[in-house]
Amino acid sequence: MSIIRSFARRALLPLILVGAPTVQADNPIFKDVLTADPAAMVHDGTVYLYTGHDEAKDNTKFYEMHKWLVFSSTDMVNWQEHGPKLSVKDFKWAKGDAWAAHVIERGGKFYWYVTVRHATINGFAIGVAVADRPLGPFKDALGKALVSNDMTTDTNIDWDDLDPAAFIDDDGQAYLFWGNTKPRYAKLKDNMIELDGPIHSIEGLPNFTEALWAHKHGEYYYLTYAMGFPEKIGYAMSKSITGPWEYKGILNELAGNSNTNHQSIIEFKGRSFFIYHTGGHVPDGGSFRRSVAIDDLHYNPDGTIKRIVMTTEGVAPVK
Ligand code: FUB
Repeated sequence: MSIIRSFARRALLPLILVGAPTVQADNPIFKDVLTADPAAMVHDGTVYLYTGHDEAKDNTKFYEMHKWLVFSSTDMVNWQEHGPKLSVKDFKWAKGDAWAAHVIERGGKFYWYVTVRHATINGFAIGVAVADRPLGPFKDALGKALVSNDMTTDTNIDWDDLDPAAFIDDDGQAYLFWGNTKPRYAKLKDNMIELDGPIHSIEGLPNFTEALWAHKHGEYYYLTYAMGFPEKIGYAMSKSITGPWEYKGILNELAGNSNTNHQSIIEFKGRSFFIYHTGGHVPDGGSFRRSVAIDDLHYNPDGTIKRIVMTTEGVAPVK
C-alpha cells in the first residue's frame, strides 16, 4: 500500500466520513461493534452482511450472544450499519444463544435461519424468520423450531443442531445444511420453512466441526466448513449439491486469537470474497470477542480454491 493511500485510508477517510454511518474496510471491518459468524447475501447490487454479536465483557467465560446485526455495502469497503434486526426474543420458544445464522432470498421473501437454544427441548435448535425486505422487519415464520435436537438422536451431544446454511440449486430445489460434529442436510419445501424429507448425514468432510457453507462456482459445488478445534476452514467439491464430496484441503488457517473462524463466501460484481471472523480487537479481542474480516478468494483453473491470505489491509473496493 502506498504511503498516500495508507494515509488517506487511515487519516483522511475518517474525516470525510464524519457523521456518515460508514466504516473503513481494514480488517476487522467493524471497529465499534463486535461481530461474529458472518453470512453474506448479494441482492440487487448490494451485499447484506448478517452477523452475530459478541457481548462478552472479557475472554474468560463463554459466548454471550443475544441478537443478530445487519450491515450493507455496494463496494465491500464502505459499510452501513443497520443495527440489530433479529433477536432470540423474537422466537418465543427459544431461551438464549443467538449463534450462527444465514439469510437467503426466495420469491421476493427473505428467510433468516438461526441457531438458538430451545426453551423446552434440550439443546440447540434451528429457527427461521421471514421478511419482505433484506432489512426486515423479520418475524418468526413458524412459531416453533424448524430443527430441534430430538430430531437428530444419532449423536450424544445437544449442540449438534447449529450453524444453518441454506442453498438453492439451479433447478429451484432448496436445501438446508447444518451441524456440529456431524454434518447434515435436508431438502426444504418451496415455502422454505419446512423440511421436505429425511435428514441426511454428509460423508467426505474429514475432521468436521461446524460452520457449513454451500456455494456454487462454475460447474462445481463447494462445501466449506470449520475443521478441528481451534478451527481451520477446509473444503470439499462435488458435481452435485447432494455429493459425493471430495475433500480438497485447508482453505484458511487458524484465526490466531480466536478458536473459531466461521466463513461465508460470495461472488460480487465479478470478484469472490472470503468473509470470516477472528479475535480481531487485540488486546481485548479473542474467542468470545470476535470481529468480522474480509479477504479476497481466488479459484484455480481446475476449480480448486487458493488458500486464503488473511490480511489486516482488507479488500480493495469493488467497482
Ligand atoms: O458464535 C457461536 C458459535 O461459534 C457458532 O455457532 C459457531 O459457528 C462458532 O463460530
